[in-house]
Amino acid sequence: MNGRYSHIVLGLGATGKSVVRYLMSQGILPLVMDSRRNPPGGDEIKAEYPQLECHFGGFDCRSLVQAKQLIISPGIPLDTPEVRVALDMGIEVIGDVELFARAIADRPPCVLAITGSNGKSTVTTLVGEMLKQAGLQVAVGGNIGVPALDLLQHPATHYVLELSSFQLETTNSLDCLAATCLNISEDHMDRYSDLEAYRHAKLRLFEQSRLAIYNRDDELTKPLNPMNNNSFGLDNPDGDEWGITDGKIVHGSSEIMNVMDVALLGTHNQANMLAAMALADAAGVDKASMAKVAEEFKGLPHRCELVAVKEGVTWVNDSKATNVGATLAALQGFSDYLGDIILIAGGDGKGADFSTMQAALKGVSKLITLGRDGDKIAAQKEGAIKVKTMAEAVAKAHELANSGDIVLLSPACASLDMYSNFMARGDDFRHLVEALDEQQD
Ligand code: UMA
Ligand code: ADP
Repeated sequence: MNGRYSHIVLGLGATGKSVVRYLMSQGILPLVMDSRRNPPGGDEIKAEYPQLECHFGGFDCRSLVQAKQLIISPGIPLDTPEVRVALDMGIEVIGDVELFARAIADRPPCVLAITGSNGKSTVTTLVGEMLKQAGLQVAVGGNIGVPALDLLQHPATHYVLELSSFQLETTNSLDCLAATCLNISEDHMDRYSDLEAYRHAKLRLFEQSRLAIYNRDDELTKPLNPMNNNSFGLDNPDGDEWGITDGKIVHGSSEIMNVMDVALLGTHNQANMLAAMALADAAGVDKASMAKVAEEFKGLPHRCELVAVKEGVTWVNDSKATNVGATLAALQGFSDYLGDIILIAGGDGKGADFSTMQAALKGVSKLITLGRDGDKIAAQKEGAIKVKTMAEAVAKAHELANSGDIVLLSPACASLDMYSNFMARGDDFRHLVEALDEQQD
C-alpha cells in the first residue's frame, strides 16, 4: 500500500463499483478500500480490472491522507474516524452523485431529483414513467437502485434521481431542473444527532435546484432559504400550486384528472402523485401523459402490495416500510377498513422512537412483533405477541385472522437484522403466505 493514488474509492457495494467503472472510463486508476474483509463483488471487479488495487478489511489511513479525493459510499458515515482525519486535512470527500453532477455540468439542467423520508421510489418511478409517456429519453436511478454514474452509459435527455440524505451529504453541485422533498419524518436516527440534522441533509437538495417543490402539508419540507419554489398539498392550491379541488387534481386553476381515477390507493399516494406531476411539468410533460400514468401505475412491489386474499383474509406486503412514518401511512390507508387489522412489525429500528406509533396501534386488533427491535414496538401495545421468525409471525396471523380481516406486514424497521434487504423480507412473507394455501390443499 502506498500514496501513489490520487483517487480513493471507499466502499465496494453498488456505488463503489459504479465509481470504479466511471473513473476507469476517465483514465483514472483509483485505490479501493472496504472495511469488510470480503465484500461481495470484490473478485468480480478485480477480474474486470486486473490492475485495480484493493485494500479490504479496513481503511488505510496512510494512503487516505495522501490522496487528492475520496469518493465515499453512502453507507459509510462521514464521521468514520479515518474519513474525519482526511477531512480535517482538507482532502476532498465527495459521493458518487457529486461525480455524476460534475460529469454532466456542461449540459443544460436535465435532472429531476426526489428526496424525502417516504415515497421517494414511488415518485421517482412515476416521474420516469411520465417522461417516457411524453416521449422523452429518460434514465432513472440513484438510491432506487441503479447508481447515478451507471446511468451515463446510455444516452438520455433527462435523468430522474432518487436521493437519500446520505447521498445528499456528499453532493454540492447538482444543477437540477426541479427537485422535491416529499416529507420529513424520523429515519436513520442511528446516523444523525437529531431530526433537524437529518432534515438539513435532505434540504441540501433545494440549494442545487432551479425549482424547489415542497409539501405544503409538511412544514419541515420548506426550503431553508428564499428560492424559486412551488408546492403540492392535498388542499385547494393558491396561484399555480398543485393541489386537490372538488375531487380533482389541479395545477392552479387547470384540471388534470379526477382523484378517483388515480390507480394508487391512500392519501399519501395522492400527495406522491401531485409531487410527481409537479416535477414532470418542470420537464415540459403534458397533462394527458401525466394522467395516463396516474391511471395505470399500480405501485411498486413491497409497498402496500396485495399478496393474496385467502379464506376472506387479505394479506398485504409493505416490507418497504422501513421507518415509523411509512407504517403510519399504511395504517392510515387502512383506517376505514371494516375488518380487523393484524399488524406484523419489527426489525432494525435504526434508533427510532416507537412511542409515536401508540395512537395508531389502537386501530390494530393484534400486533405481532419480531426482529432486533421488535420488543420496543411490542411495548407500545398491550397484548402484543412476540415471535422469533417470519414463519412464526405468518402462522400466528393465520391462526388469529378471520374472514374480512387484513394481515399487514409493515415493519417500521429496516430488515438488515434478519434479511439481506427489504425485498428478501417481503419475498419471505409472500412465500410463507403462499405456502399456507398448500398446507390446506
Ligand atoms: N462499507 C464500509 N464501511 C462502512 C460501511 C460500509 O466499508 O462503515 C462498505 C460495505 O462493506 C459495502 C459498501 O460499503 O461493501 C456498501 O456501500 P453502501 O452501504 O453505501 O451500499 P451500496 O451497495 O453502495 O448501495 C447504495 C445505497 N445504500 C445505502 O445508502 C446504505 C443503496 O440504497 C442505493 O440503491 C445504491 O447505493 C445506489 O445508489 C439502499 C438503501 O438502503 C436501497 N438506502 C437507504 C434507504 O433507502 O433508507 C439510504
Ligand atoms: P422510499 O423510497 O422513500 O422508501 P417508497 O415509495 O419505496 O419510498 O415507499 C416506502 C414506504 O413508504 C412504503 O411502505 C410506502 O407505502 C410508504 N409511503 C409511500 N409514500 C408515502 C408518503 N408520501 N408518506 C408516507 N409513507 C409513504
